Amino acid sequence: MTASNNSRRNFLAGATTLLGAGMVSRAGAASLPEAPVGPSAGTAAPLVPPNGRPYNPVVTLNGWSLPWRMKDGVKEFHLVAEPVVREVAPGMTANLWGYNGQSPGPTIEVVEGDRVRIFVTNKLPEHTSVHWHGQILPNGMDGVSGVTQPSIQPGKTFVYEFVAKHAGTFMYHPHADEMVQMAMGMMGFWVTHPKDIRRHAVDRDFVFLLGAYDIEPGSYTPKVNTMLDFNLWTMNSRVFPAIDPMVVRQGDRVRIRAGNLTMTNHPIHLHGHTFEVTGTDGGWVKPSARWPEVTTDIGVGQMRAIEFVADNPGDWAFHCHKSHHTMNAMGHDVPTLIGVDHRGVAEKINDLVPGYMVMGDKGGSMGSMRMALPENTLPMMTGTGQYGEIEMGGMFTLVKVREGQARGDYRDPGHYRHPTGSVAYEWTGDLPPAPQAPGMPALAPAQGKPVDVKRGGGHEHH
Ligand SMILES: [Cu+2]
Repeated sequence: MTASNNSRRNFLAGATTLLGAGMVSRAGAASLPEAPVGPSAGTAAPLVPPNGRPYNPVVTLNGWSLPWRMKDGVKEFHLVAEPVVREVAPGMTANLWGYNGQSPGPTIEVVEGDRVRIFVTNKLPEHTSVHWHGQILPNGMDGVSGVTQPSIQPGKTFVYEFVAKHAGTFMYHPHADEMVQMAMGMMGFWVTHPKDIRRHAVDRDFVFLLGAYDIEPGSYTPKVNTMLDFNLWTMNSRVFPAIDPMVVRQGDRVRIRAGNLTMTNHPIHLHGHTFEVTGTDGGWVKPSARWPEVTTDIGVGQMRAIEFVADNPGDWAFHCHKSHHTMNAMGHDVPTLIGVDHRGVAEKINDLVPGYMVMGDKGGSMGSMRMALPENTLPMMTGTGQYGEIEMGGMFTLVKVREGQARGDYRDPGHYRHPTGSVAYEWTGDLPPAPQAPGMPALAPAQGKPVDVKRGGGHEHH
């Protein structure tokens, strides 16, 4: 871990000076478990448990799970709260706060009934605490600054210890200066696996946290007092097209667990399959209480685990259904110019406002807007698929279902190869006459004349 410790020191040049090195080196040597640093912004391989009771590990999308050490039957983890540099996507990094070199922090995986001891070292320039969202534990371990404990001052290490009583999916985050610390990316996932490895078993189990940041183009640090108008909507502090696809084998039973610690709800939508919500941060949903969905709303402070059988091969979109949440930074101030002939206008405005761009006057083509971007920001939408521009950003990725994928193989298989004749195609023959509702005068298209679907009316009705 020498290299990663070096990189932590680099991240931390400022904060370390502030704290002094005394505490860290004194504690690091003897009693504290190692505090590994997140490997990269990619998706790490599942952490196969080296000791303790067996479980089926999860895959943290663009993240990783935190190794532990066993000491006298207790699972010991070491979280270091600290400033980190997160690559949100190639071309943009953010100065965030997180844990162990990454934001979100690493996923913690334990088994139901495990006694868990978590050392939390504070390398932030201000006090913090860690709340174990959803866990049933003794009040004094709940991590609410001022209520259940004094806050952890810079340079100090606190210990939390409790039994992970219930199998389920939880989150962790500060309960100290929360508005700032959560806006800066301090959060992580916690999975307590069932002690019977066969219970709730699935073939692939993905986890991630939904996030939101307000980072002005050209800058690196989130504005922490933004309440709603964020410009980066993330899955594990990444935006599309830099969010890894969820790769599954056809026929796999798949679970996706997503937690929401942003300031608004996210209706998460999966294409090509129906799923059931099988778990919340309150526990597992009884089978008799489940119903089929293709979208589930994840409210603020909620986790939802969805499950489906991946029986439909293809590259299936998986995204937040709020369309503003599938856009990146550049584009939140673009005026609507649909129906406006702006030929020549953009050039004139450009003389006054360099870098100005206009949204297409035909309503679309947002993905093909091109402009010189300021330093350290991302185009509003991007990504190119096998058929062209994807026009997505933010909380969007793909679930790739493949017949040929091996068990446990998470490598990106590339674009889906559609069977011949199974892709929507351009019609070049004669069009049927425009249908009209009986007895109704023809309306101008702008007034929204309804299309008669029974007679097969399409877009070419005027
Ligand atoms: Cu959303």
